[in-house]
Amino acid sequence: MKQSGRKVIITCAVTGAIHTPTMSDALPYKAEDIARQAIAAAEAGAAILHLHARNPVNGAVSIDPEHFMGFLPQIKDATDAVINLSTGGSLTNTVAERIAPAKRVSPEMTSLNMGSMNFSMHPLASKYQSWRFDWEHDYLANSDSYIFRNTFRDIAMVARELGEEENVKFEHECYDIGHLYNLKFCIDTGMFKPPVFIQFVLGILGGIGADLENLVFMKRTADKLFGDSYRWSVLGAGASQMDLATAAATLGGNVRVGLEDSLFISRGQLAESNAQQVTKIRRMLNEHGLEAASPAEAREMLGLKGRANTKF
Ligand code: KMH
Ligand code: ZN
Repeated sequence: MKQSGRKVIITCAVTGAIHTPTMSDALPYKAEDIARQAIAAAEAGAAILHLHARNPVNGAVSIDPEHFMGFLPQIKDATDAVINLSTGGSLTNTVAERIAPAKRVSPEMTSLNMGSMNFSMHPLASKYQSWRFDWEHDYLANSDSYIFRNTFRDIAMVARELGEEENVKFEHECYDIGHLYNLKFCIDTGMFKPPVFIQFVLGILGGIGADLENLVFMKRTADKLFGDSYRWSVLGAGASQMDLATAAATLGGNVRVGLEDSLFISRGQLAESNAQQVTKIRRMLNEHGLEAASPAEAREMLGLKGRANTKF
């Protein structure tokens, strides 16, 4: 495919469930701050907003539909961006509980995690001496004992209740090579219709490491399994975020940035906002002769149902 002038979808993952308020003043957790940062990220060039909710009082991760409703209508009113709700925002709830917000609002997209795995942030627990909120330390420290559960039966339920019933398109989050084979099995058994949209996730403790060789390995495996009937994007966790996003774009893929995945704008320097990261990756794309896709272009590229068909 001709690279020059190619449109690249920028996804911005605004707050997530990994980082905690002590780590950065920029990490939004109040509904109005999530909305403000999401809108600014869209204005900076993000076509897709990947959204988690937080408890607005103490910043704890939340899958309460009411907390999502604290910011979704505002974002929809102020931007044309595609709204993508997380279905992975808790390591302790069932998948049925995790998809409740998306069932309520029927967004154009949701995440769908393609395998069960260790998903641990426990090394972060020893990096800070004091904490803004009392939940933060134990949340991080105890993540060494959690299994992020996404069995085939769970995946089939999400495919049925969100894919079939709500016509939601998935951001298939694949954290390792085996997850690509899981996705292939699910496509072959009729759960998802290609072209699928795959998010290669590199650098999570429990998944594949964040380096270029692994990115190429993921891409080559996906090429082998899916031919040209898939679209892809890359999320590099932590310090690898910008380097892997830039590499992905030059290899023909799309990119994801945002404070969910990295709190930094460059090595050792905290980002001021999600929009700052979007602006940076957009500049890198432009330097390589690539352009940020608009929300309308992203809808066309991914075959989305359109914002008029959401329920919020
Ligand atoms: N924070 C990412 C590594 C989800 O929301 O479903 C994983 C993620 C999961 O985005
Ligand atoms: Zn997420």
